[in-house]
Amino acid sequence: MKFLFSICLFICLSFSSFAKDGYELWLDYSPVENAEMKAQITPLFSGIFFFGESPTYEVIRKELEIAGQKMLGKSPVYSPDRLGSASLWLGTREQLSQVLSLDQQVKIKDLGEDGFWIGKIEVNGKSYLSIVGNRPVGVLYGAFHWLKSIQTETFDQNTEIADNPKVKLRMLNHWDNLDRTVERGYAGFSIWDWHKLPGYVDPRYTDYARANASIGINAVSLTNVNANALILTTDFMKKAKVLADLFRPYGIKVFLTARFSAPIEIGKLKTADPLDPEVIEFWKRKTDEMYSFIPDFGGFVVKANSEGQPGPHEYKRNHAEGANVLADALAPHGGILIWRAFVYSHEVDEDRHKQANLEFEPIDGKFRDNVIIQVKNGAIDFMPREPFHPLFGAVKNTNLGMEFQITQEYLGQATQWVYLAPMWEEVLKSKTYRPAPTSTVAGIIDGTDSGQKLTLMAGVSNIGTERNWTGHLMAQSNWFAFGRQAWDHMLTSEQIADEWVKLTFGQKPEAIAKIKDIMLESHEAAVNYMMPLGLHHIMGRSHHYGPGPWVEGGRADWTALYYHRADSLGIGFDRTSTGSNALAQYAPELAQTWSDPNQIPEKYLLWFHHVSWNFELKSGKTLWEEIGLHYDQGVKTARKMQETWSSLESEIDPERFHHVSQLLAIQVQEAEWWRNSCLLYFQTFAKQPFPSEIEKPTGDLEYYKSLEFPNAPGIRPRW
Ligand code: GCW
Repeated sequence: MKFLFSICLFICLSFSSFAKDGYELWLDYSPVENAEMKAQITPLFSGIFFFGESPTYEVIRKELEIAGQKMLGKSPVYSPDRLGSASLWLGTREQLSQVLSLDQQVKIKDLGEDGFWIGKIEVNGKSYLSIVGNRPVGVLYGAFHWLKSIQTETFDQNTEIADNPKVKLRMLNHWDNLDRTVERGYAGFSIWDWHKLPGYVDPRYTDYARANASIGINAVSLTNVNANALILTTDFMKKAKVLADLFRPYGIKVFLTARFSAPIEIGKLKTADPLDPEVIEFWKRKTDEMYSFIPDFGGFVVKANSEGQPGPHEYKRNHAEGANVLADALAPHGGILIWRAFVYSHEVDEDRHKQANLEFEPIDGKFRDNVIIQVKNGAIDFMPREPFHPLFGAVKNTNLGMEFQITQEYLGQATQWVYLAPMWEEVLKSKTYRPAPTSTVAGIIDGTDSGQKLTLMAGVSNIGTERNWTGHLMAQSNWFAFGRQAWDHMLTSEQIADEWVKLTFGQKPEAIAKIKDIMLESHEAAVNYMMPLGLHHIMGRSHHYGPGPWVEGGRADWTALYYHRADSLGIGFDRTSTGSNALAQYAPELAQTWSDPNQIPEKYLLWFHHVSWNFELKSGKTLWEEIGLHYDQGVKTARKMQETWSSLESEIDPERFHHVSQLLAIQVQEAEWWRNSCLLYFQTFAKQPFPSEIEKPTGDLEYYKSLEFPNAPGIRPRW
């Protein structure tokens, strides 16, 4: 008996450790051990009734099967009719109309197209827990919510829940090339195997759709914004169709990137001038063809006149003229054109910060209704911390969407654990003071402040072929957090971390608290050891891996010197009226306070001001001292994160424990590397000793400068 038990235990343990390679993401339902919870859900799993049929209900059935097996050790049981043995009802408002009270019907209707309601419905003295949406996809979101609430132990069948997303398009942007390399991808190759499509359908595509649906992501752009026109050829449309068909039951629409010069490259035209009749006809024809394969195609995403990408400026047309030709082709089909605001020209301007506003403000209101301008969270480029982009609030008559970067191009790539939700939360909650004095970035993109109906939050994906999807296991939390924030930006980073940790590591109170602690301090730590106090763009050239404050030569605004402007007097980019005056692009309330180096939040100081090394900060210490203290604090926090994780060895399965431990050791080294090299470099200008309370930076500056990483991942491939 004892022997049998040991064998059993051995098999179970080996099985569970085999399963802990991260592939299951946050959907690796753990057995429900809480007796009360078990008592609540067991009858529900034993009497499920769907009101009607839909391919999306098949998806829910599959999910309930997985969840039932993993949480309760058995398959769910379906009831043949809605009364009798049924106890859990699922369906749309319309399907359930006979049993819903008028009040309930109105409530669900008000939830909009993707919302769901979970509550009890009483019929003949018996109550049925019901998951209801306006559309099957709402029921799917409700089902995922219900399963999550079981896992997080927040489910209570007597509590009614109504939830609906604040943003219409919750979208992943893949920067995946057709040859499967991924620009700024740190998790292997692209999961889209274009070569084998349409014939071979990798099961991973379904797992991807499932994961996205579980967090409410409903749109994906499959290809790099540095686009290849081939994606718009008939052969590739057939391939994309397979993915679109597969994603449809999960409520996910496919978008593709359109290369502005495609009329020349694949249309054999002499021009891509957006006002040329043949070009107009090309886009119409191509778009119609796309819809013949994918009737619910989402639309195009376009990067134009930025970093060498073709665009309307070549023909002396502005962005609106460029965007509208594609928007007009999409409009009859209900498609959407997403036009990126990340623009900067071939000629180096006095301040790249100002470029997008200079180009887009004058043409505000000139875009078609089905266009969304997708704006990065800040005006430079996904830095560890940026003040919000001044287009938010400045543009008033054009739809604006948010672009966040989930992949950690400037935030530790795949060797560092940096939980990004606090950074996104900070941006979303920023006050813009426009259009109304109380406006926030979130209020602009969700339409409450801007009044726009078409709303979007996009995130540049961190997904690749690595078994755990994101390279660093903990980077899964950023994919998860993006979806959750896109659904509801009122959720705090702490709430989202709490959900993710419980879903990923199970109900272990001590471990949960510690992992959350690490997550919540990780972003500030990274800012501190990389680019504190408003420093920006001082990473290694091209691959952006590690520090490179000394990078100079070549295009000025691709060098670190252009951004930090350190000299014998001080450091920082003067963006006040004595400098580039980029500050004037913000609302006067902000521009005024931020113009004063004593009033601006210190986290943005060097972003907007060139200040003397001896400038006194709120702490009473000089700028030079505070720079040192911040870098040092970053290193200390990284070490603390490592220690906290080490204390969890007995709580976490060995695979995931060692994976993260090894990466944390690298992270600590990288944090030290950042601190040492940046402080040694800045000291050559400040010419002052390091503050006594910090650990002295060690190493040889020349050595740090000599480091090269020709094989660093994610570098833009040169075609
Ligand atoms: O962050 C920068 C990246 C480029 C990227 C560009 C963009 C897709 O370094 O690799 O190109 O932004 O957002 O277009």
